[in-house]
Amino acid sequence: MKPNIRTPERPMLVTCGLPYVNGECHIGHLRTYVPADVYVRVLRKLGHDVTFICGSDTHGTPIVLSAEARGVSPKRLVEEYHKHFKEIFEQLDISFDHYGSTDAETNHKRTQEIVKALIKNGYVYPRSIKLAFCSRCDRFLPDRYVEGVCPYCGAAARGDECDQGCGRHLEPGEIKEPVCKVCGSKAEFREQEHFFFKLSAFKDFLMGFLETLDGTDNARNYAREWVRRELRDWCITRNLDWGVKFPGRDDLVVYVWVDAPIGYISFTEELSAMRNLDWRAFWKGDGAIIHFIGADIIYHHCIFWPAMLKGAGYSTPDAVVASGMVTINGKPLSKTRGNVVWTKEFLEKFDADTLRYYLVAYTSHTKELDFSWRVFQERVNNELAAILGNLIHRVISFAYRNFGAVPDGEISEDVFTAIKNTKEAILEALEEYEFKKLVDSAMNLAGLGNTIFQQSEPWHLVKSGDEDVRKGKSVVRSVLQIIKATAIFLEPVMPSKMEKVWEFLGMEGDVHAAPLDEALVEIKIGQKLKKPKILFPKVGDDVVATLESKLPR
Ligand code: B3M
Ligand code: ZN
Repeated sequence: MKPNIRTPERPMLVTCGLPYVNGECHIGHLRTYVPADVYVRVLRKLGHDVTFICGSDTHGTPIVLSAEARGVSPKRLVEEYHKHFKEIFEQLDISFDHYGSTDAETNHKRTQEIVKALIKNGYVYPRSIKLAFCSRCDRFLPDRYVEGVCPYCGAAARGDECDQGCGRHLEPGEIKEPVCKVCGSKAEFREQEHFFFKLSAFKDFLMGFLETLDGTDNARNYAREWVRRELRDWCITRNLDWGVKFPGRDDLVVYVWVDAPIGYISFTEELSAMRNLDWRAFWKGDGAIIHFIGADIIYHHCIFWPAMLKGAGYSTPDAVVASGMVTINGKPLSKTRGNVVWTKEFLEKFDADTLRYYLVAYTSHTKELDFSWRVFQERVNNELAAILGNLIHRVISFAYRNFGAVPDGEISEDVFTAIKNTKEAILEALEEYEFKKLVDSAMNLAGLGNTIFQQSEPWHLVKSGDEDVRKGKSVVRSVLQIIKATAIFLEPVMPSKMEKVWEFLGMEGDVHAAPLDEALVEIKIGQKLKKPKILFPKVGDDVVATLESKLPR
């Protein structure tokens, strides 16, 4: 059901897709976390009771294969990268209330509880299937251990997903011409008993669920199409040691896509234990659940997950917000080809807020986002420095030099109207999950501040007769009001830069806690200003050329 963002009613739980912790964070990851954080920060400014959670996805073949390749245990690997992701998210000011791990005890327990509930409710059954087996390695080849050909579109695929072609989820045993990923030999098929989730029983439920599911259109539309076509039962066990044991079977673990989303529940539980919050308010009650994910995992979140929740007697999500993918210089992000920008390296050179801005302002949330150093330079120099930075620096410096404090002028009605309109645009942006609209409207307000200042020429006014001085003060105070509003409106996008603006303005309290409506509260006459510093240094051509040369042509 669509969450009512205008009036706080239900508590809200916002989650982000869990990163596999098998490698470092790159900027492709961030398309989920940054917009979700913007969303959460605005909700908090509107007075909502919001809980924001995420955590590391630690199981499945992506982890086991990376650990094998690095010659470390899966446990070591996930501990190392869990720490890495947690640190990166802190550096990026992603304001999670809790960042957990799917390998935590709570998640093992909750997963087993849910699987047992599904068994009890008759939604899980055993069946013998033919699975890819490598006789050379003497093992079954689950998911990414096997590569071959997609049975639907003929493209090269891996065991659990047609990642190069039609994008379909592949069930164990479906892949054609299987080859062992470890040793490269041709695999054979061998029979073994596994456990299945009766997804086919949820067709009517899912059709109804998708009718009222809020979020982005891409999520709903893809999911409806899949449900309409066909729902096949889903094999939920794997031959692996690493993972959550299938109840009563020590030789099998559950498929990673079972215990990963259950992380959303177990992380809420963990947070419940730490503070005054009841996880049941969401997962057994009617608190709003909003999932932010990448478009490549719509199937899992709009089909598997709600069916699993329904079957085990839990509440289902209210919204699924799916972002478009990220490309680098117009080409797919690829670690093996080196077409990647690592978040850590970015943060060594530039401020987190400039990246947050780029990711939100570049395009509509569901469209593909391209990153290039040239465009990054353009955006920083022509927008952040030339519009926003210029407004803040020029106007506060002028006011500081001439008055030292907010002068006793009158704020024009037009300015309040513009601020009200911006606030309305921000609310609409939130309802539409269009974060670009939010940032664009706040930047337009900053642009208006520049125009008013430039056209009114207060530097002449303050040097003339009394009447003109009065006018000059009003212009300055009006534009300071715009800066104050802009700081509040852009705090969700650039929290640390806006904290500085708040300081320059001499505002009391904390810009992070300032409610959205504070933008309309008159900036106090006589409030002491600080001498501003440059917030957005320009990005030079030489820096860009160097960074650009590191990427493949
Ligand atoms: N770990 C990452 C992905 O496939 C995967 C997400 C889990 S969300 C519950 O994008
Ligand atoms: Zn092999």
